[in-house]
Amino acid sequence: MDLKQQLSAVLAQKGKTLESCTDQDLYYALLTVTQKVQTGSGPARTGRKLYYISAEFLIGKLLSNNLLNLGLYDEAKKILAEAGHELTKVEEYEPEPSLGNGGLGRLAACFLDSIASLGLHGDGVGLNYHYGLFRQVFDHNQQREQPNPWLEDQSWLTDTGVRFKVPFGSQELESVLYDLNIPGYENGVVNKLRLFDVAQPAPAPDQGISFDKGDIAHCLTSFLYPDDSDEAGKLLRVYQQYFMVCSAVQLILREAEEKGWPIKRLNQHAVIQINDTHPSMVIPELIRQLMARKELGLTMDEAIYVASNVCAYTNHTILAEALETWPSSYLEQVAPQLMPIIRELDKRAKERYADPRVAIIDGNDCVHMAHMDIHYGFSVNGVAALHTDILKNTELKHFYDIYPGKFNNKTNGVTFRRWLMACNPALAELITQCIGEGWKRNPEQLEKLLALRKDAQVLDKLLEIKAENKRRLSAYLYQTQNISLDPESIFDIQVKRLHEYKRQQMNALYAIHQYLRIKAGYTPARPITVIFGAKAAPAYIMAKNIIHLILCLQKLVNQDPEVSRWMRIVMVENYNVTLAEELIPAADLSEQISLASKEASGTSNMKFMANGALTIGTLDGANVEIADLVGEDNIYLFGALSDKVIDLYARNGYHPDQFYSASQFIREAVDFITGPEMSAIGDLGCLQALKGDLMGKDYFMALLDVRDYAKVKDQALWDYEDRRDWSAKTLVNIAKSGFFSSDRTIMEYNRDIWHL
Ligand code: 26Q
Repeated sequence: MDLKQQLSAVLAQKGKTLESCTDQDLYYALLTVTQKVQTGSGPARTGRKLYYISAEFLIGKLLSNNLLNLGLYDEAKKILAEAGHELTKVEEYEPEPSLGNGGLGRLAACFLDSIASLGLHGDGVGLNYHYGLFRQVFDHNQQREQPNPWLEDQSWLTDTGVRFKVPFGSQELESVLYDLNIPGYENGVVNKLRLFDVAQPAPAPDQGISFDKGDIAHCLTSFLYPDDSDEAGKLLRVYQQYFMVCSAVQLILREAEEKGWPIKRLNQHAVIQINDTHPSMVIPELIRQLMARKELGLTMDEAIYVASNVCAYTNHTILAEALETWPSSYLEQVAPQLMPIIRELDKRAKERYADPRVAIIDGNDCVHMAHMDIHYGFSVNGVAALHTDILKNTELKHFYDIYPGKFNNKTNGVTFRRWLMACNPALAELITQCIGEGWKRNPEQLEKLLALRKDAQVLDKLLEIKAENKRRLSAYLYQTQNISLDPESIFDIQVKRLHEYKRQQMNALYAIHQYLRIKAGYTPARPITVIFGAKAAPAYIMAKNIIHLILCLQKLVNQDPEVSRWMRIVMVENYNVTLAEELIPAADLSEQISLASKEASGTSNMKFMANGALTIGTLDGANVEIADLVGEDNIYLFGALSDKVIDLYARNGYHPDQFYSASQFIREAVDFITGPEMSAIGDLGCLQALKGDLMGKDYFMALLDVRDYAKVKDQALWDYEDRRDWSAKTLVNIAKSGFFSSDRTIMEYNRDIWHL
């Protein structure tokens, strides 16, 4: 049966036809048919298998993605169109899961797509959070959190029937395994994302996202990283982590048995990639379960040997506060059977290395998860060249001195199937017209576009596509959020988690500066629209204050007819993967303005680049590699370099008050935060806290870089007016973006670490 016949058959069971059914009927019919196609058996799988274990998989909607990879996308679109439907409308009925915070979770999702598309044998392993991270709503210019229920009776998940027992100190729980198919791109391969759940999940809370954090049996998989500002929240995180790794190890050992892998040589058959420290307990848990199988007769030495040759660790952050350390009493309470193993691992590490800086358990009896990973994993990688260098030379120097061979870099990437082919079909089509189809399987072929950098027709076509994407975004935001944009203005976009180090507050200071200039009669060459999208962690007060600042500015600016002709500020509500797919193809300027040394890599920078936005950024994370590739003329760089920043921290050499006193620009912008215009709109307490922090502490040095930032941004806005020249710069960015394909990243992981 072809696709049309299959769809018709499914709809007929409900007494409907392709013509008479609703878009919602069509969504479920497509889901059913796609699921069926995916169960077709792929090529036989031999060799080593990868388990990519992660607390987050920010997968986004799956219908289009799966149709595309199965080679059914064009056909489905055509069938729907013939029956008077539109695929984009049908997709609106797919709920978006929010099983991740941001970059780390989205990276895991891109990796699964690439692993399957390269025909490699590897599954993701994680947790099935019922209400995800949270759905963000704005109320009185503040963020509020709501549950984001995404599971339906019919969804991409299937119950495998597999159940495991997870022993906690207080009780034993059952874990339930759900699978979700991950099809490769037109290669017949289907890998899996395996998500564990509790047997009797709690219903959504009535109000907001607060729930009984002590009710582990029912609430363990309610939310991703619930508020961990209190002890119950922290303990719940440890329960989640142990539930995940204990189930994962049982799954892996079960598969080993099924496949007849000799357990003593498990490392020849399986590799576990630990995505940041959230799954780190997988190391002692694997050792524990290996030793618990008495029939194997493994000694401790042998069990440690196996685990150490199976597990590899990826570090995603250099922020000290994000490096997980747990009081051993927490681990004792959650999984008492694990602590003796961790103490043994610590003892052995201490026997070899007396330096207390590399201890697993510190003087306060706290367990450093990353230290365990480094001592007992066979590989440690950073996620961009600069980040890996900082790990080696500064943050993890003492470990690098001991284990130089374990450290390696794997610069992040993104899947061009979702982040170019699916989200920007017009650009994909133009590229294909210019250089043929080859780039779809090998994005490095995008370099062929460089030959066209002086081709006026191509440059104008690029401008047209961008203009159309901006109109589409404007219509979308008007329909979904009642936001009205001027598509003729410059779209300047910063979308990412809200964090002080990412410096959304510095972008806001520029907006204030621009507001004051317009008020003073100095209008820019063309209107600008500053777009933000960001969720703040529920307990992160300063991040919430920054959201409040931006929302108040949005109100002030947009309701002022004199200013809104020249500048608008927009913060989209509930930024997620779906919104990213609308925003990124419409961007002119990509804001990548973290304090140098703080952003491990960034991945939206890569997506923007591939979609023809120019980056304004610091030399941080993967921006460094972007700048190397495109050259200084095709990127807007500013700000202090990472060496200087690291030095400033080392000698406590940064004093924001000095910058405040010395610069009128900074004084005016900072004072404006609590001035009469803003206090008429916002909560003065929040605004004062923000201003006080900028002047007194400014830990991420916004005032250090803001003037250089404003200067370079003014230059970018000016350069935009030479439309052909701007278009040529965007072409160079697209042409050079192929390096940031996650297929390249995964090939490197496989070549250097996994050997699948
Ligand atoms: C840790 C302890 C306690 C509570 C929460 C956490 C926690 C939760 C989430 C720590 C880190 C995360 C997520 C980190 C993350 O998303 N990092 C990003 O990873 C991307 C992929 O490598 C990089 O591109 C980004 O630079 C990095 O910020």
